[in-house]
Amino acid sequence: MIGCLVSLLCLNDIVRVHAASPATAKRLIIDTDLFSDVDDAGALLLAATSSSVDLLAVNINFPSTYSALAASAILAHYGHNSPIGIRRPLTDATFFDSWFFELGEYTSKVAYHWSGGSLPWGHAEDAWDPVELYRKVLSEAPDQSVTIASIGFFDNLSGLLNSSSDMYSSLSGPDLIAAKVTELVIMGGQYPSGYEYNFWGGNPSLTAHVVNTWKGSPITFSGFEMGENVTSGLRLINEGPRDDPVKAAYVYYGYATARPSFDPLTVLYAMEGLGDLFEFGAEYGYNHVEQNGSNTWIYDKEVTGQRFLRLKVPEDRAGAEVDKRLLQAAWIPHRDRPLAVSRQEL
Ligand SMILES: *[C@@H]1O[C@H](CO)[C@@H](O)[C@H](O)[C@H]1NC(C)=O
Ligand SMILES: *[C@@H]1O[C@H](CO)[C@@H](O)[C@H](O)[C@H]1NC(C)=O
Ligand SMILES: *[C@@H]1O[C@H](CO)[C@@H](O)[C@H](O)[C@H]1NC(C)=O
Ligand SMILES: CC(=O)N[C@H]1CO[C@H](CO)[C@@H](O)[C@@H]1O
Repeated sequence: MIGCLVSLLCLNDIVRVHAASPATAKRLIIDTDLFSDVDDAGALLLAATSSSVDLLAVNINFPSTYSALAASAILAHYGHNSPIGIRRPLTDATFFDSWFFELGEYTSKVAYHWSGGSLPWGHAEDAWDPVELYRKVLSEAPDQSVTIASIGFFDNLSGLLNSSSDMYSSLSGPDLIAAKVTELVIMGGQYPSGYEYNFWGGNPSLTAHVVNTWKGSPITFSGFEMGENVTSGLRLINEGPRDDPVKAAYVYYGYATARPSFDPLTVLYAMEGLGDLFEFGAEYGYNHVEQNGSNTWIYDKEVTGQRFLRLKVPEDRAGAEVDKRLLQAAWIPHRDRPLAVSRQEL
């Protein structure tokens, strides 16, 4: 936006781009553990405001009521009413950093202060069953058209794989995936091998089930090593709109410090492909996950359809790009904002 000298012109450009035809938009489902890290919120911000994305649904793979309500609040703030599913049974868990004592809780606060959307405060039970939501949304989508971005645990995807014919589709889970899903993008694991939280922190045998048995679409992995030292969030915190819920989440969670960019990077790839930021670290072989969640890339030349990502640019440049994108996204005039608010150099 630096080229825009008159901010009103920039605003018009943004509005027009944002109104891009849904026919050309990329259909995306996000499966997130919005709870114990804030980069999930950054990823939702990017997906909910992108002109090139049709956010079909958000599934939550951590069972706190506040996770579902916060997702609803965030989507609603950016003008979305996408359906939300959450894994049951629900709990009232709130995050407490008993490891480093440095991080704060944000989901209940965002859910309360920005209450809205399909699940307003107190209505978490109205959320979809995640597997039903997957089956409904996939069955309604054109063939080979849906990208799934998994940025948390694997319970719901494992349930989708195990699902069978229902009121939405006569296809089994794997057949429905093969018909509708064009790519599964997973933040988790380490490449070529390691032991990473999204893979072990939930139910690691379900991680193994999903990664080792998924068929019918390519899988692209975004590993811990790619996002660990790409930090972002500070520009959103310092220059974002006063009333932005994701900016508030970054403040509550990290006490206004920059955070690793695992999930925003993953969702940028899911939305836009390799672009200028990414390249494939391997184009053949496959990922194998053990029952404890540790993973190893098996370099088998006979196997294609899985790959892992690597940054094509230095980490600080990738961080600057994520920062710019978060900030631009938060300033997109998603509601009836007074024009003056948009006079911001992005
Ligand atoms: C799906 O089935 C596998 C066995 O085929 C099982 O290990 C796994 O727990 C099941 N997933 C869910 C979510 O119940
Ligand atoms: C990230 O930075 C830390 C501290 O400098 C370093 O120990 C670690 O190896 C880096 N990670 C990667 C993937 O380069
Ligand atoms: C996980 O299991 C594998 C295979 O049994 C083992 O080699 C590895 O050491 C385990 N990793 C951890 C971190 O426990
Ligand atoms: C309907 C269904 O299979 N949903 C699954 C979502 O994930 C949880 C894992 O904890 C399963 O128990 C559910 O069955």
